[in-house]
Amino acid sequence: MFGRLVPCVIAIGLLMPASSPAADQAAQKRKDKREIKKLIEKSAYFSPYLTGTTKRYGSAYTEGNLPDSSAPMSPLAADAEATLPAGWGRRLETDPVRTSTVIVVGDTATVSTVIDIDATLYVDTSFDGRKNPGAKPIEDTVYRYSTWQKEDGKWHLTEISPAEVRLSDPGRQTVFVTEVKVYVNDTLMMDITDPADKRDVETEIVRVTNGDVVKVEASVTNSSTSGLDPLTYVYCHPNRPVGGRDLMYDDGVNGGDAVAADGVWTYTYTVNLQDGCHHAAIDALDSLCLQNETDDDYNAAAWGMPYVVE
Ligand SMILES: [Ca+2]
Ligand SMILES: [Ca+2]
Repeated sequence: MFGRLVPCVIAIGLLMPASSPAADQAAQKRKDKREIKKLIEKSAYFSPYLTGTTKRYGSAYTEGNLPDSSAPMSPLAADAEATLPAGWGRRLETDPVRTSTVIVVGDTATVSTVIDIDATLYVDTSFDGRKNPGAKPIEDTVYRYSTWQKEDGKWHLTEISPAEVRLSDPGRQTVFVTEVKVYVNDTLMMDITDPADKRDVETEIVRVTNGDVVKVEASVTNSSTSGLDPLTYVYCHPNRPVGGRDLMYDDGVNGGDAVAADGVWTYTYTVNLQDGCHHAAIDALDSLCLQNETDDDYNAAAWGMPYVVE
């Protein structure tokens, strides 16, 4: 009887799909990677683009800078003086696609996420009461780094870096954010010198409640040779992805700025937002790209700092 059974067992063994601890582990890693990528798609921490919008003309005219029909001409500017246009804004042209590289070691995953941005910069330099901007291309890349831990079979985000937005062609970039400090009610809560540095989500991401006063200081450099004054415009988008933008100041007077013309731009705002994750985005533009409507000269840099309203 055994003589008949043994070949049968061997035959069944040969028909079973190949399975080994190594193969199981590889399958589990693929499953882990899929799960983490799905979580990234849903997470507010991974908001794709923090200085753009899908609205018409990139919301160029909805942020307090409507074209003024009572001003028939552009403001007169000296040759080397930059002026803000009647309106400007960015619009995404395609849905951003995230590419996440996930490395799983045991119950820890490290992830780098890159998003290529295809967008348009709208600039309206005519103060003629009409919405008639020109368009110029934006090709940006967004970088963001995170750590995930698996607990009870589920993956959780444990560390996240700020988002860094750079020109996809580094040879064109002259504007750089080099440091951002975030104060809450006059206490320094975050000091970032490398946007790739990850922060603990529980203990290091800034948490605020409505009514808190947030001051953001951004150090910005610009090696542009345009000779314009100002050489750079720096904005804060305090509550992306839902809100507008405001100019930051380096005049020693406005926005809580401590020292004039020291390359540190400042903006102060009072939190009034829904609970959850928001981003304060620092958005520095070479002033030249806002002086004309159609030159292919977009040149900007941005860091997006996640923070939580609770
Ligand atoms: Ca106009
Ligand atoms: Ca300053």
